[in-house]
Amino acid sequence: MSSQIDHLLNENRKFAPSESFAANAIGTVGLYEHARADREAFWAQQARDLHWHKPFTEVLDWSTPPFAKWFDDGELNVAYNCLDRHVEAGNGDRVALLWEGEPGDERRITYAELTDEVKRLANVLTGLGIGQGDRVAIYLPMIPEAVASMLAVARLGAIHSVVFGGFSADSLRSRIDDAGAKLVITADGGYRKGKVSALKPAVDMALADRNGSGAQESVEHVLVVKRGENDVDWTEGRDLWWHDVVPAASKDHEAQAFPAENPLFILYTSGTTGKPKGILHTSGGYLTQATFTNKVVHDLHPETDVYWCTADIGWVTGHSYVTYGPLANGATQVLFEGTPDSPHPGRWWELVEKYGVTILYTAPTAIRSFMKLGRAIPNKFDLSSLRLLGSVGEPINPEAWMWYREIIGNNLAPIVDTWWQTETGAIMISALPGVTETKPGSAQVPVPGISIDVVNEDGSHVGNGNGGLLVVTEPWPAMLRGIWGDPERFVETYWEKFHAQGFYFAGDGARLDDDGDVWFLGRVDDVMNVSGHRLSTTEIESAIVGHDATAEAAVVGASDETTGQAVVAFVIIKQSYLDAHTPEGLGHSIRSWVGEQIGPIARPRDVYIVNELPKTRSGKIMRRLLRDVAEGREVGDTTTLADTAVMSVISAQVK
Ligand code: 6R9
Repeated sequence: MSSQIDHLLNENRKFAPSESFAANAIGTVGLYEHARADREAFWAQQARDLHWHKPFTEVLDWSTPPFAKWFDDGELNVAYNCLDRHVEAGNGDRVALLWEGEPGDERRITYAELTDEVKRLANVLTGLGIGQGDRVAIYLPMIPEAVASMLAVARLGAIHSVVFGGFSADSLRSRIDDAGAKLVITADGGYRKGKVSALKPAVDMALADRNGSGAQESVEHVLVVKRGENDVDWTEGRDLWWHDVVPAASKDHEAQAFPAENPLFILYTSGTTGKPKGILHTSGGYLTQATFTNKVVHDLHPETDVYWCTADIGWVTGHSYVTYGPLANGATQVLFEGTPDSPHPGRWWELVEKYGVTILYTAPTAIRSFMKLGRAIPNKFDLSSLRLLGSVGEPINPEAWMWYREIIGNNLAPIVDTWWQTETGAIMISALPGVTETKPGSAQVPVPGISIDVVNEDGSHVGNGNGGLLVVTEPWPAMLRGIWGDPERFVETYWEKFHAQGFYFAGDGARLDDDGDVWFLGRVDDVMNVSGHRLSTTEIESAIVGHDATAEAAVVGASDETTGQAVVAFVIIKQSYLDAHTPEGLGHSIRSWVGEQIGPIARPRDVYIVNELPKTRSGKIMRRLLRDVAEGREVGDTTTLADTAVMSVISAQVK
């Protein structure tokens, strides 16, 4: 990666923590010192913040890498840690969930109430034959029952597999089959953009006619929450209404202890090729790191903060930073069923004002879409309660970072750009608010207790000022324990590349700046090669987003007779500029802007002005599909797109 261009590294704005923030910050320099002095003792101390039914005496067993065991002889109950212990400590009246449905209906649920609900549900699930190690698929909208379901499954030592409510019957079926789920928890439907979007029919379809699929039906029951009030088909004997069985069940349920390495969940993540991987996480280490990072990275003070992570529970961020981290910390959090722009484009900011949100954790894709609509919308709301902002999911371009800081954070709230993956389970790289001087666009430093490096293809350290591949060099508590049913693929995908060094290969390109801070450059598969120069998607996209007219951009490398690959850009223009300029003029202006900002080599050969980009449900741009368009091919598989119609619109615009 040595000939890569240094555009992002020209970004040199820095923001020191304010004294007042630092004075009350949970994160300290001492955490780094402790972790550096004795990493295992450091993690053991974090783990002891949880309640252990049986305390552990061993910290890490790394005798058969890459299969790690953390706190192996300890026993705990994950749900007890998220619920009962807060009630027993006298905090039962604290609100756990400030839920708002898309139509504007509200529910406030205290820790005592959520604990009761989870106990009742645990009794129902036991009655349905669910016990330790059984798999339960959860296919629900963002309603409190979704969180309760995850916790009830965890309480029984069973394993959940949450499937995003926007996924099709086919995706649901393959996930149910792969995990051999015994039970599906779903709803009749949920609200999306002003309408009820049905869920139960997809479950029915997934479980119907399996002729030819060869799979043995594993599902015995379907538990259905009434939410959308839409008509649903009913299979007697298999289907049960939640409201018939849960309220009637006993609210007495004692949490049993399970081994620290008892599996907690499987979450499927799509690779660029092949079938989705069922990433497996276990209990003690996962909960330790999710809880610790949620506390120090988000500076979470459970007595006073109102926390809001906008992620859906169908994504790993929803697992670690909606369900497990915040509830284990005893936080009060907003849970929102809807989308940012329904029924009006200020809906999120209205919620921040209404609930007095103090900590907001969201994705760059959302920030850029707000940028596109302009500052007038957030400016209409009182956002002064916000004191910390977080970002996750993609590299955040410096311009989006600055906009987030200025318009949403009122130039005061520190921003934490957090890098991690479904596989890492919890945050790995991020500033600590109140400690780290932040830099727009850089995820910066590993959190205390985490060891990473940026290395060359041969595994050697690249040194400051250079680019390479991001690796994790030591095992960490929340690391994936495998791929469900496929240990070989686990070893091959993540551990083979740097087998000699024993490093975990994350699949991301990254650079170290002169201070040794990490800048992410995008997935390694997305790197372009133009006339022998390796160019990162993130660098060029950041430059394009730095152009005044641009709201969002995606670039891909398309084959080119002279340069090998050429840069092709797909650009969303802010409304005010679209009205006042021609597409040709804008394209020309963006091309020369990139030339000035980075260098002629990075100047896009083509600039296509589009009104949307193809994204996954978690907001990641699917560049593979744009490459198909740029190279004039038929567009490939679009089933994991949030909106499958987007590609036909883009193809039409490009012609
Ligand atoms: C949590 C989550 C993981 C991939 C990861 C990387 C990208 C996530 C990022 C980031 C740069 C950040 N990614 N956070 N890139 N800066 N702050 O997103 O998990 O859905 O598994 O995606 O997302 O490419 O490898 P997951």
